[in-house]
Amino acid sequence: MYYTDTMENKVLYVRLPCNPIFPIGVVYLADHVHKLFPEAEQRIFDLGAVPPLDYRTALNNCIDKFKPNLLVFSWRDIQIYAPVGGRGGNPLQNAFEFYYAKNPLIKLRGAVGGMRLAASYYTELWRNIGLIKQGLKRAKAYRPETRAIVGGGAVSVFYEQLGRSLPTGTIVSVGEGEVLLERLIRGEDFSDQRCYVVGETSPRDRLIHEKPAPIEKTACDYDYINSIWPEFVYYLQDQDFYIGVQTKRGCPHNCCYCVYTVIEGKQVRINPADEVVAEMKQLYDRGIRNFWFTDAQFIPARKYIDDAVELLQKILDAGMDDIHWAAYIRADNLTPQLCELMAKTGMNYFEIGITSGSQELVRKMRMGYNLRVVLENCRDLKAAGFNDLVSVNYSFNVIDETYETIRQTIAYHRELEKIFGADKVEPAIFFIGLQPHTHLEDYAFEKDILKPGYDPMSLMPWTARKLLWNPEPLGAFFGEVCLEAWQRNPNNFGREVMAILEEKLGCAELNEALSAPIVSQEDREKLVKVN
Ligand code: B12
Ligand code: SF4
Repeated sequence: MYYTDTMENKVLYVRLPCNPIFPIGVVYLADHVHKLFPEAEQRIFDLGAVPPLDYRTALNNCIDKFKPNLLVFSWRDIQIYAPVGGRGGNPLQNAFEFYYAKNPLIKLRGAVGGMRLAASYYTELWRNIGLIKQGLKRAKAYRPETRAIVGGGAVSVFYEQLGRSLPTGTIVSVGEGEVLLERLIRGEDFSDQRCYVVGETSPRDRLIHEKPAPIEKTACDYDYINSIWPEFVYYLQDQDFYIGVQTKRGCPHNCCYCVYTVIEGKQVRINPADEVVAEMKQLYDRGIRNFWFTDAQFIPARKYIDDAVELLQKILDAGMDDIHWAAYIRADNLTPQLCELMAKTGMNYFEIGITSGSQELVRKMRMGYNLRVVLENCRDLKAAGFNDLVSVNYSFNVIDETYETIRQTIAYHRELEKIFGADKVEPAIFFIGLQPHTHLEDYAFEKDILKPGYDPMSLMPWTARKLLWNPEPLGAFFGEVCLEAWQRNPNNFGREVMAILEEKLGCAELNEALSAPIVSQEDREKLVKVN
């Protein structure tokens, strides 16, 4: 049974271990619940701020003290394919050494590194599942009616797989959790929410594609958050820390490898600018000067330019003129006025995920970018005084990459360097980690690269090789290029990759990069299938 008298509810939010990224998800959930049920007692417990050896004891102590009857576990990330040092080493380098190195010693090093990584990956998975089980058992000893509910970014992506290892009765939630928590606390039916109950119900077909509830977000009340989360100050101490603030939810695009648009939905829901500013102001008054707008995209499409302008203007009007902020930016949606405001309000880092510098490939990947417009807007941004770091995310070899399209990407990248300065443009070379529920997954099924029923969480070498998307015929070529880049200078991997590619293949004319040939019948069929 569950208490419908909200006075009896004691909700404990446990952010599972994670690199020190501000736990904005649980903060927003706790704030939402408090606004609806001010009498419900809540507590935030962030394992991201606890040393690993203390996880189990710290969780027990917290439960012993608080005696919750609703345990909200938030799990942020699981996937570790990144071109940078991850928690167990550099995953991309290990995998590439193992798959592509010709020198047996390097291959062996890759295999050992890969095993170490796999061990740390599975250890983290089991450890987190263990923490959920342990927490639930402990809380039930005090209050047998206690329920556990798990959600967060990692659960949203792997909800089908994670349920298999969780205790019966655990609620597994996809995407936003606000309405689900509301229903639970009221003791109402929640079967229409994006969730399922382990051992009782199965995830509905296409559950993740269901639309999130349209809730109107108000400024988070940080006085309240501080009162239920004494360790909040931990995040205020480090001056380099970027605190998350969400300004909108949803992304209308259809990029073939991306699951954000599914998790958050295609419908963009703007948080009112006054509320966002009121939230930032509370953090500002506590000394915070660095903000990360955690939106899937800060300016998802041209029609949201006015909203971005309104927000940035209101930030200035509120007197926050000495802040820095960062975000994912679709640089095709800028105007000179917006560029000026971006520079003026202190944007000092942004990531553009164009994926390729070849318009033809950008179109094939359904990204909706016009690369010529991106360049024009970047020139406006520079003219407006932006003089900081831009990370340009490239993922080679996604669909139909050729030597020609690589030459075009180099031409495009060199043009960005001309605009911002070579030292200011950081090429972040990713290889796509294939994710479930994406068009790319459908494409992999069609091409017989993966079979339905595969385990997207597996890190076994034969599966990981396919999930770390780098198919032949160019797979081995990229493998060798990357290995050479790590050998030359592991600390400047992206730039080295670009240099080696240019040495090997040369550079196209910029115009070739910007012009996408008319779609052939064969391509059209492929696109129709992928969508
Ligand atoms: C912004 C962002 C970043 C920023 C964060 C900046 C910052 N200072 O906060 C940056 C660029 C730094 C980043 C980095 C990484 N990220 Co990131 N990031 C995101 C993004 C776009 C938004 C996350 C966010 O803050 N949203 C806003 C908050 C309010 O939402 P939320 O935390 O998800 O919480 C909501 C729901 O999840 C839910 N919820 C949360 N907990 C719970 C619990 C319960 C019980 C319930 C019911 C609901 C619930 O309700 C909350 C409120 O609505 C997501 C993708 C996405 N669109 O969700 C990826 C995402 C979280 N990132 C991901 C990953 C993998 C990473 C990296 C590990 C990548 C890498 N390999 O290097 C790194 C490193 C992170 C680290 N821990 O060190 C993955 C995690 C899943 C996975 N694949 O494992 C995601 C989901 C993207 C993806 N599809 O792959 N990221
Ligand atoms: S624009 Fe970004 S968030 Fe939106 S679908 Fe494409 S990759 Fe995903």
